[in-house]
Amino acid sequence: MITLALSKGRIFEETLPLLAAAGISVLEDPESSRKLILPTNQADVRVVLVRATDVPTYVEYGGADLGVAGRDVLIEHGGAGLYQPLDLRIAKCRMSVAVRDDFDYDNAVRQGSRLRVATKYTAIARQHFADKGVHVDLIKLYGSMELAPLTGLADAIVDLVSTGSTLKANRLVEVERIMDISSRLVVNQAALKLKRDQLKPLIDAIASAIPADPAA
Ligand code: PRT
Ligand code: MG
Repeated sequence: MITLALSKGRIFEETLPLLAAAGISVLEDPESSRKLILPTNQADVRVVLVRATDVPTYVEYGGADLGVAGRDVLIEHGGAGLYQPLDLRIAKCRMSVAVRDDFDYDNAVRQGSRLRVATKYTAIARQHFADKGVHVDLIKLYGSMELAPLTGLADAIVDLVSTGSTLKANRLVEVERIMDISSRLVVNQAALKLKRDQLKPLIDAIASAIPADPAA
């Protein structure tokens, strides 16, 4: 049996066409089913639905043989014990710094002010500001980062931006792009050895279906 860990929503939706290229179709819709283990048209392949941030943990400990996770999630997890053979180029966005539209970020940085930064992505934020030599107090949040600068909880946030409409709706502006984000295939290293005959063709078929890089 091969177990693939996916999160509901954009990652599930955007992974389906890649699975189709490998001849795999998921037999139930996670939005209407309450099941957490979904069968596929192949008796020896199943999908488990987990929180996006739990995908690397499932794969690391062998609860799943492979999974799909955002680069953001993988950096925050640390990636230990995970083989990352493919950038799937799906669920694309960017990690950015944003502030209230009336906050002079460049000036605050120039003056060496200590910034209060709210984020769910503390590893990425810590590294980014250390690289810039900017002193920050990081405030860990688990959701609705956009609210932090509006309530005075923080001067800035580090969050994912896709269309930019969430920032705009909350009168925030993107002042720095930290990195481009997309989702990757992650594979349990022991499973790759023990189930190589099943996993290798699956990984190759997925690789052949990755959308073309528009920049290339
Ligand atoms: O939602 P839940 O708390 O269960 O978990 P999650 O938010 O980690 O999962 P999910 O499914 O929302 O995101 C899974 C992965 O999709 C992330 O780890 C990213 O790699 C990727 N991804 C791509 C995004 C976005 N685009 C995105 N726009 N993840 C989140 N967003 C959010 C962002 O945090 C912000 O709140 O959408 C909002 C901004 O969107 P725009 O279009 O208004 O800019
Ligand atoms: Mg979400």
